Amino acid sequence: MRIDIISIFPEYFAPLDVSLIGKARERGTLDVRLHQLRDWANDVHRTVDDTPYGGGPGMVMKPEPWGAAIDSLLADGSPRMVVPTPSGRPFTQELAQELAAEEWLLFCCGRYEGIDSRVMAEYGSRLRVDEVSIGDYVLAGGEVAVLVMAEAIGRLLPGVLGNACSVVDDSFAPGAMQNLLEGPVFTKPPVWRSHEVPPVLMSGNHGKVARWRRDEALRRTLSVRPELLASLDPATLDKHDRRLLDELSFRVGSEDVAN
Ligand code: 6GU
Repeated sequence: MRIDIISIFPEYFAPLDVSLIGKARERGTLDVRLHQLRDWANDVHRTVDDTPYGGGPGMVMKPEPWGAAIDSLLADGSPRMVVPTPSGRPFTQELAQELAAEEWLLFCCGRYEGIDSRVMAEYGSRLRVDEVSIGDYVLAGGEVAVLVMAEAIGRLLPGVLGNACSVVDDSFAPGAMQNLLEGPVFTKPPVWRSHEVPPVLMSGNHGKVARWRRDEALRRTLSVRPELLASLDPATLDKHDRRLLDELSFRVGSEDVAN
């Protein structure tokens, strides 16, 4: 996969040199190319922003440098374009999987109050363009959001994770433990500062281990993300699940979270 990133702070992306993503780049699985937006500014000060039409606080990124920067890349073909913004559609595991299937992604990082909207209109008629948010909070710019998305996408590429199963087991991977958070995990030693590992995990009984893990996933999800449980398809709950949730006063098949 090729990923191009246009930003006024390409130094922000140094973390992409390390760990799983860094290794994928060394192997050639991932080809990341960073671009300085100011290289396409047309004045001596390399200006990329200006005051917003209609007034208001802050600055807006000018369309011309963006147009020149993006056009220069389109000589190579048609990437899928992603624009990080707190007003975008939510970045989810499902969107990460969709983007991981693309051959070429282009991330356009806005700063200030955002990029002049005509840039998205212009390329939206030629490319697939998504404005994407990584959560309900406001960052100073899109760079960190792109790091988040690049890592979530990069680890899904074939051969990037050591263990292909770890992708399937993810809390939000459509499949396996659908829409449940993963419960606690343990490793050696069996006792640490008087905290014991749950004996069932050392029992060697794979059926019991699987059941315990599912119970813990249900408990944890109810405790920290009850809305995920409420949105769960009741058909995916077996009789053990229903008994546990009943004990926890959660009513299956209702939006009502009774605790
Ligand atoms: Cl993608 N950008 C910015 N600036 N803030 C955000 C965001 C993106 N997602 C959540 N907050």
